[in-house]
Amino acid sequence: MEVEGTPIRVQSLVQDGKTVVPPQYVQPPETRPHRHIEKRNDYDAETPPVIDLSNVNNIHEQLERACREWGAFHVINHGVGVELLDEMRKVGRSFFEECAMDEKLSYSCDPNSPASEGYGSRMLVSSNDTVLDWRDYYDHHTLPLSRRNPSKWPDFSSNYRKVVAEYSDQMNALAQRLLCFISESLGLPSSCIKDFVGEFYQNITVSYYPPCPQPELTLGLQSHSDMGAITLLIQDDVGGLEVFKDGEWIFVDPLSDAIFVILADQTEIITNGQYKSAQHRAVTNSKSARLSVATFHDPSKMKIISPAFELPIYRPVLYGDYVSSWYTIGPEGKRNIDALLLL
Ligand SMILES: O=C(O)CCC(=O)C(=O)O
Repeated sequence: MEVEGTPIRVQSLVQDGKTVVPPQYVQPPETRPHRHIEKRNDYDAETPPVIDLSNVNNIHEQLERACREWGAFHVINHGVGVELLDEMRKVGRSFFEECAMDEKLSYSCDPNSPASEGYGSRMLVSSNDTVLDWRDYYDHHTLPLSRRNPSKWPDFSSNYRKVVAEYSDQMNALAQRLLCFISESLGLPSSCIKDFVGEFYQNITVSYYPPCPQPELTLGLQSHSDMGAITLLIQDDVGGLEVFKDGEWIFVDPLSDAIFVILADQTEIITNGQYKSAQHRAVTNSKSARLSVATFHDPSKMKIISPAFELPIYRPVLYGDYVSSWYTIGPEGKRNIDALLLL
């Protein structure tokens, strides 16, 4: 949700030639990413697993390990054409880099409504005191089809809307397939998690992180876990995504043909905490703009989500209430899911 006042796009700050980050973007010392900068050259650092979806032999074991230990992993040979991944990155980047600011602003999201569709800068901002993310974004509402209205998407490039619609369909199919494998990996019927989630509400967020004059003071996107069921993310080769594991922030290497899978909070609840939603954030850099495309698959706001196992450790939650709390108090790591713990 955007907060009151005239929204300032991060890209405009950079185009104004700022060499010092405005105070509202400066993170307190404890959330600054300095440890990341030291770790980047540590080639022994652990990295999220890469799972080959064409190798059906031990896929369940690999998934089980990745979901228990990381809540996030790359998939390769996932069935989505690499050309489509490249096209999606290309049209996403063209909006930010080829459209004039006035035209971009004509697509602005509604600053008073959480996760409204369009161009914005303050999605995870819960109050005027929240430190701002060094990011601009375009959020598209893509599924169910009753929510999909391509006339709300940019049309300056001839194939933008076609690429987004095709990308949405392919991500939907892959997310369904992954949730089946993930259910099976826990000994559940294939459709178990899918049935708990119900019809997907899918949003595609293209994030654009302009170069930042003081990357050691800022975050592109604050630490959070995603609120829905499963997120599929691609990034460009600049890199900046990190996941939190065993008390450390781990840099996620950009793999251009892979799709990065992030388990979200409702999957953690349904699996009764056996599989973890991944806490993640994006760091900035001073040299290159960075782009990522995150495709979120969420339940309907009317859906009640609860664990699929005996002895639940989470209480059931109406997904709409979960979303409201997420936007009201802000994500701050995993505090929203932690608030549902029964123990
Ligand atoms: O840019 C990234 O790599 C992270 C994006 C993300 O976490 C989000 O859009 O929620």
